[in-house]
Order: sequence, then C-alpha cells, then structure tokens
Amino acid sequence: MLSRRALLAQGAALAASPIVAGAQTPPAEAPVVGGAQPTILKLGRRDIEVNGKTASVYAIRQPDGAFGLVTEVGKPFRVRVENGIDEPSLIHWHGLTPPWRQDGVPGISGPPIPAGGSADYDFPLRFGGTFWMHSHQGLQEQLLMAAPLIIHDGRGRPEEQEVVVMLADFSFTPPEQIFENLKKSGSMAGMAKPPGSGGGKMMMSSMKMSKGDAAAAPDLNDVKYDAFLANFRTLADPETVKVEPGGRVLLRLINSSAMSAYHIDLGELDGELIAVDGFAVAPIQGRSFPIAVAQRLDIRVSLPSGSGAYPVLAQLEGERNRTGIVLAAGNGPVARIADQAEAPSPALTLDLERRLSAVEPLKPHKADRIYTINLTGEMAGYVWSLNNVAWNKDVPPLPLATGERVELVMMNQTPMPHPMHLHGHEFQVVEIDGARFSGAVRDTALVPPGQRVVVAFDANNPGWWAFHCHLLYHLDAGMFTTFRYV
Ligand SMILES: [Cu+2]
Repeated sequence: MLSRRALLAQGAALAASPIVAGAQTPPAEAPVVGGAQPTILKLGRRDIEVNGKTASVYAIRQPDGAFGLVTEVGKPFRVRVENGIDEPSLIHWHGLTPPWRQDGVPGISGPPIPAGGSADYDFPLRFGGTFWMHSHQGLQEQLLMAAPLIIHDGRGRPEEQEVVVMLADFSFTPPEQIFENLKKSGSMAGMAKPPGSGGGKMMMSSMKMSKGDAAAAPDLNDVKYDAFLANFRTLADPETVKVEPGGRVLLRLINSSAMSAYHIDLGELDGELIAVDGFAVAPIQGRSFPIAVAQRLDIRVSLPSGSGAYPVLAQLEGERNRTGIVLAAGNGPVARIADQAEAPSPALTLDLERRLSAVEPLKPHKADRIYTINLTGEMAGYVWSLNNVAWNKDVPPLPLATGERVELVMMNQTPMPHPMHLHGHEFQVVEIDGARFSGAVRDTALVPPGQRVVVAFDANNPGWWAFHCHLLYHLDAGMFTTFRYV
C-alpha cells in the first residue's frame, strides 16, 4: 500500500503541481494540507446493466457513493484522487483553469497516478458552471471514467431544481478492440465531399472515397455503439426524476460520450438555454439544442401545472438512436419511451452557435498571435492530425507569450466533424466561415466538415497545455497538439 501524502498548501511553492504518490519520491517531512480536508474522489470499477447484460465500467466517486463533485465558486478546488483501478490513470478537470501541472494530462501536465496511488489538487475556482471530469489516460473515458463537476455561483434560482444529465456512448466491445477495428477498416461509410461551397483545399487524395454521391452528408459515427446512456441508463429503464408540477428545473446536460453528438429534445417543454460549457449566454428559447462531444448545456424549463411525465431526450446525430431521462411531475404514469426515434436526425450544424452571444465576452482586442490549425486526417490506417502532423512526443509545442490575445483559426479539411477543446483557458467563438461576431465563451467548439471556426483567448495561465479533438479515437490517433508558455 502506497502512502498517501498531502503536500499541497495553497500558495506554497509546490502548489502548482499535484503530488503523485508512488510516481515521485515525496519529501520525508510533508506539510499537511491547510484548512479543510480534501474531497476524496476514488477511481474504481462498478457493474451496470445495459441491454439486459452486465457490464463492468469505471466510476469516479466520493466515499459516500456520489459521482463526481458539486462545489462552489470561491472555495478552493481541494481534491485527492485515489486510483483504485489496476492500471495507471489521471483525471482532467474539463473546462477548469488550474495551474498546468494539475491539469491531468499524462505526459504533459505530469505522470499518471499508478494503481493504488493518489494525487492531491488544490487551486482556486475562478468561475462557476457545468463542467465535468474524465480520465485522459488511454481509452479509459470510453469505459465511463467520467463524472459531473458542478460549480455553483449564485446564478441558479433558489426555487429551481437542478437535474444533471450525463450522456455517454457504450459498447460491449473493449475500447482497444474498437480502436483496432477502426485502424483496420480504414474507411468511412459516408466518405464524401463536405457540404457547402467554401470547403477549400481538401485533403482527400489519401482518403478512401465512397462510391456514393458527392453531395452525401458528412461522415458521422464511425463507431457503432451498443447503447447510449443518460446517467448510466438506457431508455429501457431510464432515470426518473421527481419534480414539482408547475416547478422550474435547471437541466445541466453534459456530453461525456467518447464519439457521439446529440440533439437534445425537450418534447413539449419550452427550454431556455442560459449557458454553454459553463459560461452564460444571452438566453435562447427552444425545444431542440445540439450538443457536441464534451460540450455542456444549461437549459431552464418550466413544468406545466398538474401531473405529467416529461422526457428529456438526446438523439444521436444522423441516426434514430436516442437516450434520456424522464421528469415526473406529480404521480402521473411514466410511459415506456422507445429508444429509436421515428426518423434519423440531421448532422449537427453551427446554426445555434451563430446565434449564441456571451454575456461576458472577451474585452475587444486585436490578436497578438494567430495560429491556423488545419484539421486533417488520412482514413487509411485511421490517422488523424493537426496541420498534417499526428501527435507524438517529439512534436514541438506551439509557443505563446503571457498577456497575448491569441486566435486559433480552425479549418476542417476532413469529412468528419471535430469538437476541438483547449485546456486551461476559456475561449470565445469570434468567427464562423468568415463572419465575425461576438459568440459564446466556451471550452469546446465544433468544427463541421469544410467549415472554418475562429476562437480567441487570452494567454493568462502560463504552462504547457493540450489542444485536441475530443473524439476519443481521433485524439488517440494523433489529433492533438500543445501550446506552451512557461
Ligand atoms: Cu476529431
């Protein structure tokens, strides 16, 4: 049994780095964490039932069984991760802006936590909202090594009931086998030119073209999943949340899927989108909202008076598959909901993104530095890359300097959509296909095939930071790079 040591005191010289017991030699005399005890998050295994079969998956839980963490802005993020699985792991705090050594990316921010070891984290929380945590080690995220991370900040209304919905894709095939199959097949179902006229130079020559029509839809869903989960359950046995008739609910939707994007379908409920990726937007009314991989949506709904059951569904883009939960007001019956919609949904678009407007945008400033990042790939062998470079440890980081306003011009030259995530910083969407606007502040931006999305951020958190496609197998295949200013 490895000793667990609490070495971090806020403001101490070591505070920028989590201490990984077992992976480093701790000093003999270790100071004790100042103030409150850390919240323990234990990485373990558990069984869930999917399609009538038992599956062993991962879990991130507190000792009382709670998944993930609910905390408050202003409190320090003081957490001890205990690795109770039989392989190394490391947890990334998706959307937070910790010191870079606490960001949870193996090989970049630090070593993984060995089996049986632990790591301590302690940093201030700059903002509240809906975030999540997930393993950045190997393919563990596919086995549900993920959990909600909710930070209250007074934006919620006292009479409002919060309902967290975490979406996931699930396969009985082991993740390593899924990845091998992708590399072997080396082709995609709907391989075709991206939609729209402004696709620019396409990196199609090395890709296997489809036999079909050139105007086909973008290529979606190259992994065929066995199930789609909402809070670990399918629609055969969905989570049913008791709510007050006539009450108000804040839905905190988290797409923790490895590869799957959805259309959130509120059915007969009117929704008001108030935040994306934790950051407030000018409210948008609607009953259907897109959510790409790793993104979050905060949606307010008001329930009708009287008893009733109101499904909150998530339908896979391009397909009929769906999952979801049920809001049950009063004592009305809850009818079984089919896990297939009547018709396939369209691919996600940027129609909503263009309408989003941050409540607190970046201060106007011209870019001090602009990087063009081409999203590239070769389907033969399932190689995904940025600027035609598949990540490896010898790829030099892209330099930044503290205080700069940085813009990333992301051009998708592939037929697949890519949800692009920057670590350690929030960014603002400032341009889509040549049209400048003051869009949402967020941490994950979808770039559909052939499209161009520009995001801006302030280099205000020095360190070495990952930037990557959040589709798990694209990330693992090399659609990843880093920024560095230390
Ligand atoms: Cu991708």
